Amino acid sequence: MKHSSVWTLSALGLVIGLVSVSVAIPTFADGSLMGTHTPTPGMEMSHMDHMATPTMPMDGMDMMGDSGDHMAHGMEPIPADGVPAATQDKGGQPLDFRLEEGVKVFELTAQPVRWNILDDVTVTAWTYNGTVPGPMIRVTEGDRVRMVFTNHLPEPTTIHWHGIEVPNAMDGVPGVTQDPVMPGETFTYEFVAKPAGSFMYHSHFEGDTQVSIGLYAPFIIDPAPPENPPDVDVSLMLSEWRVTNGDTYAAMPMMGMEPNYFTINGKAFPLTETINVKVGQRVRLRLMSIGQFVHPMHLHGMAFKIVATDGHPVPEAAQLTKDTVSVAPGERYDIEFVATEPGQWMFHCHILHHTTNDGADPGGLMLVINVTE
Ligand SMILES: [Cu+2]
Repeated sequence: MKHSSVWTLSALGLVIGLVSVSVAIPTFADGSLMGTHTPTPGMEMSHMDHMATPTMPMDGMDMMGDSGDHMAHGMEPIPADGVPAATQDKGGQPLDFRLEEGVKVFELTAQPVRWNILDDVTVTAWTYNGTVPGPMIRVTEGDRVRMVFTNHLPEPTTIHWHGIEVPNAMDGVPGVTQDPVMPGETFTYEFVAKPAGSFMYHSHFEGDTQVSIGLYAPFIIDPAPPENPPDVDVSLMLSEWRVTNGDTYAAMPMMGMEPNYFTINGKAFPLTETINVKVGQRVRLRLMSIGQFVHPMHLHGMAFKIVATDGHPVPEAAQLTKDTVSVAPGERYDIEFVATEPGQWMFHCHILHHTTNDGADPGGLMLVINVTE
């Protein structure tokens, strides 16, 4: 049994390897067409050198070995040696910017940290600016934004601006729209933020590994002219982790790699944040699934309306009234409700394995909405 599963995973890896090579080589674009790409002396690698790296041995069996190959990460623990403890405890917080001739300039750094998803469970996370999720970028529709991005990971990476209408060269797809940003390099993304809505940014390099272990964050574009804002406005990013014997693995829907921990904004219940609301207040929850699993999110005690899907407003007459909404990988749903009844109301995933911590209930994708007079 064990042998056959190893063989299956290896064969799958070979197929993935061949597909990525066949996509990458014919479409490799000239880096000079992209944004500014600043190699660190001594760090530069040619395209072909880099793209040759993921080539699988023809028998595909080396996937299980410690070959140092990126593609092998799915089955190996994320290296934890020398990874520092996180110095901040809360992810998804608004990122400060500086104004340079009307451009909002943000600094982002990809870096590994040890991150607590529970008081006694720490994962090795790859993060933007040291938190899971990374910092929230929040701007107004029509703002010109510049992201000065530095890669301090041990592997190449890129950033994709999920759902935002960026120029093609800023789309962050390695081997298609840009060179991968190599360890130690800086790459600058610049675009006009549009349309308004709930978006995300995340790695597009080896996404099954890099996104699963934390390279994601919310990107909110507020409408211009401004809307009538809700009283409470919270973004909730849903994801999964696999932790065994203290090692972190990239969780994925694949035999032997299934998650055993589930997080909202990088924390599992009971460490998830409590959302405090007064009776009569209008609450908007921006649900964002950034992991690899579907999560039917259920609210106790109150129905909600789906006011936006994937960032785009739903016309009032078409807004469904629901108490459960399934959020598939990559999707966003903005839901709104007015808090009518005081109490501690649960909001949780209804795949009930997803409300456990390594099998212990309650845990995972749950939080409390605390409604007071
Ligand atoms: Cu779920």
